[in-house]
Amino acid sequence: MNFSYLIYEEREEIGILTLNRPNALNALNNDVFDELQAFLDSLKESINIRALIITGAGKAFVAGADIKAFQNMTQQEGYDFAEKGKSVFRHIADLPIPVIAAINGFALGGGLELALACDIRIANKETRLGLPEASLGLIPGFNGTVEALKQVGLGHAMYLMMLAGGIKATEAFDLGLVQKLADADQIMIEAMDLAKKITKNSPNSLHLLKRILREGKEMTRTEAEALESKEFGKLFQADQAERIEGVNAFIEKRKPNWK
Ligand code: CO8
Repeated sequence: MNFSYLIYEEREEIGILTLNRPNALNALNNDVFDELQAFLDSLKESINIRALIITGAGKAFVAGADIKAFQNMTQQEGYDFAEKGKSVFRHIADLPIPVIAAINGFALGGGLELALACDIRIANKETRLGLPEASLGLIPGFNGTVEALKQVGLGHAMYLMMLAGGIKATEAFDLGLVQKLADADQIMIEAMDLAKKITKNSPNSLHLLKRILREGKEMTRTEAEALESKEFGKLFQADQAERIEGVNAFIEKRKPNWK
């Protein structure tokens, strides 16, 4: 597929998607979202990678939604734009493989919301992350209020959104907003290394983990516990090839061979 704002390549069964609109610090507009949606649709049709890394070209991961498009936006257009972003991010969450955000530079507003839609975040320790919408008379619209609240809790979410100015990646790490820090010039190497370590594990387990952790975070504790037991039990159905292979490989003192 040919894209204007995306670059896609595959290395060692890992997909690398680069948002490539560096003159606008990879800001998200309707066209970028349309391309992202088309990419995700095509990926879902024939998935032949074990993990996806999302990163940005130039000095930003993504510096937010395209502020210039907000100048003349109507109420309906604002609503539609928010829904479009949410739909794209939902497709990322629904991919059956781990998705890592390699935050090479600024991840602000919609950029941080994109990173929060991914499963794991690794960040350049010299960059800044934040939800600066309040400085523009806005609030987050691509699930920032929902995801930040779920992922770092009420106090940190309030701090992040009310401060608006953004925080250093090192502070974001301390808050639990990112899971790993890297030197600026090592970000892709570290992201690939992380992806390779993760994808040594059972693809079925990774998919299941992704699904039940995401479903579990919307449930009560009792519901989440029940879901875990149900899915754990299902792994012992006779046709669960990866459980059979993983357990046999351990007993036979060899590496598992995931098909
Ligand atoms: N939108 C559009 N253009 C942008 C954006 C953006 N978010 N960010 C940067 N650019 C453009 C600049 O205008 C500039 O373009 P030009 O050269 O034509 O003037 C170019 O990118 C380079 O940027 P800077 O010169 O500003 O680069 P600096 O290194 O000096 O500064 C910053 C980098 C600090 C990242 C600065 O660019 C900045 O503050 N950007 C805006 C960050 C921001 O506020 N992001 C949040 C946007 S709001 C949002 O994301 C809401 C999401 C929810 C939407 C809900 C739907 C309705």
